Amino acid sequence: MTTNMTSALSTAKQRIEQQLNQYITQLQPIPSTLQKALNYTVLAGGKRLRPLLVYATGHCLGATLETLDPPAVAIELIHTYSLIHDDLPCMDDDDLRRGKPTCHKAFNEATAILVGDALQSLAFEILATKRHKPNTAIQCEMMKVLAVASGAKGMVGGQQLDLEAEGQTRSLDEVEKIHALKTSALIRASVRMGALAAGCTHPEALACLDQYAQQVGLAFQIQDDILDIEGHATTTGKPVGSDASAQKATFPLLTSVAQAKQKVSALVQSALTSLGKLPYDTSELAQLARQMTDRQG
Ligand code: GRG
Repeated sequence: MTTNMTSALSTAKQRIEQQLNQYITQLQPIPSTLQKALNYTVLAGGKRLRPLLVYATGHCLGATLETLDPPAVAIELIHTYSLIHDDLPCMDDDDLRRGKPTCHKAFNEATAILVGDALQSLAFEILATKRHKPNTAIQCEMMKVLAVASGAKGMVGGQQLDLEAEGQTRSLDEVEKIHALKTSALIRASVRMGALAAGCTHPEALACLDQYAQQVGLAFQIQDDILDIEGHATTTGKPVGSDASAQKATFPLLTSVAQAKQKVSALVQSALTSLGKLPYDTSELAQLARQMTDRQG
């Protein structure tokens, strides 16, 4: 992900690593096992795409890095919690994540559940915390956006549908709906929170940004499904072939890898067209769309 990154995106990547480190290590005193498991999971790498979307959106609308830090950290904590819970034996039962043993393998199942719970609470605590220049209305709106996107109407709802789809026949439309909830909801929330933090209220601009986020979100998930077929565990950091073994309904499994790749390209083109309608410098968002879908890991 760092190859060909613009200097603004490289700065944002360094910034999110430093911010996550600060928030996670400043929690003390907390039980030492929880602290170790939080360090292990949150500070373990990951592409940090959702925070980069927050920073890139906010930057193109004129927000400062300081204003964007809380939503950038909050979205990554919610994402990390979802990965930890998704890897549990009662869900996808995966042993490898970000190239390392999953949280429940490195610690135990109870700790993995509690780490996920703690990350979710911390995300909202960070958004609710009083700032140097407080804006309560924006903070409340960001909390609502994140709650809706990560809850039953968003990611959790999508995860439920995804688990129920295992071994069942599903149409492409149904698969697209699952992706929209499970994956795109957090991608959309990242862009929306970046815009909110920048104080953007222009309905047309918000609509174009949301179209971009929906298109990139679906393209990102289809690319993930392609990598589950033709990727390598060394670059993806997680097992390959697990969708087929779990009889999951994915785009490339329902159509073909070639058709799935065409769909990804078409979605990226539409996302770039959506950005083209905006009167701002959206080059960082355009670059992120390409990186999220050209990726091999
Ligand atoms: C358990 C509530 C709950 C939700 C789980 C995240 C998720 C929902 C499931 C994980 C499986 C999956 C394929 C989700 C789709 C989103 C996705 C591609 C996640 C991986 O995100 P990356 O590639 O991961 O950004 P890194 O490690 O780079 O942060």
